[in-house]
Amino acid sequence: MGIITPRNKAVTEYSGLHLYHFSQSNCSMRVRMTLEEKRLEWTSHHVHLHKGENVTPEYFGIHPKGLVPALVHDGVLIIESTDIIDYLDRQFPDPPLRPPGDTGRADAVERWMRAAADNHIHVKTYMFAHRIGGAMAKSDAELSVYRELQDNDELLQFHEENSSPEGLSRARVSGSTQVLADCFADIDQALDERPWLAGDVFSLADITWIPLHVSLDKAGFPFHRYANVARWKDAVHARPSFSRAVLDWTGGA
Ligand SMILES: N[C@@H](CCC(=O)N[C@@H](CS)C(=O)NCC(=O)O)C(=O)O
Repeated sequence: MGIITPRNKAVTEYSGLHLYHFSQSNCSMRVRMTLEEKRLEWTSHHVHLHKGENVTPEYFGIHPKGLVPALVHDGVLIIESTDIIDYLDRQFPDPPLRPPGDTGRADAVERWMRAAADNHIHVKTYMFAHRIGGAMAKSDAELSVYRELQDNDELLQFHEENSSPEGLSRARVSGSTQVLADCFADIDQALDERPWLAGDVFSLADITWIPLHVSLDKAGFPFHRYANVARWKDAVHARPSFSRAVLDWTGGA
């Protein structure tokens, strides 16, 4: 989606960088890590998803699907975490988070970012099935408020299914688990040949995928199968930006 026009005009008055985010959200971690890698000053607007703070007319006026993250830069609103980090890298190119010669779109960084975006629903499904589905379940009253605000059918159906007594269907969960196993097998293979996902240097590709590892690991995903992923994970965790963007917000929990 990238840059959009907000219905909530209050944000157009902001100057500097303002991030709407949730401490535990993997998509938010991506943006925080990019901001920290570039040592940018930013203002936090914490949106507690487990308390339903995203399900308000004010917040849907900022993000039309009621999701985090959303970034406002000098009154310009950007949504979709991979578009936000791409925007930040282009607006604030020092230090660069693309390997030299990587121009975007057809290149390695872009392919890894696209793969993460395309598979986000499977990460979400695994997380809801194994860790946060209960905390995110909505009461009948909360669902009716959500139905009023949400016009994305896929999200509406997902939250209705998660909030039902049966929770997410077994078929949905096992399908997503298999997709994720295939994704991490591909990543493990790529990391057999190089230290970082897109080559010899740390990049937006690593920033895009490490939060998925953080979240899925907490949900018990079987990462012991992937030796190269374990080595890569340790290398990313050693970066100061990881401490500031992830551990400082999650308390390591
Ligand atoms: N494709 C979006 C996905 C955003 C997303 O699903 N965010 C989650 C947290 S990681 C969220 O806000 N969930 C709240 C909900 O589903 O209501 C992005 O990359 O920004």
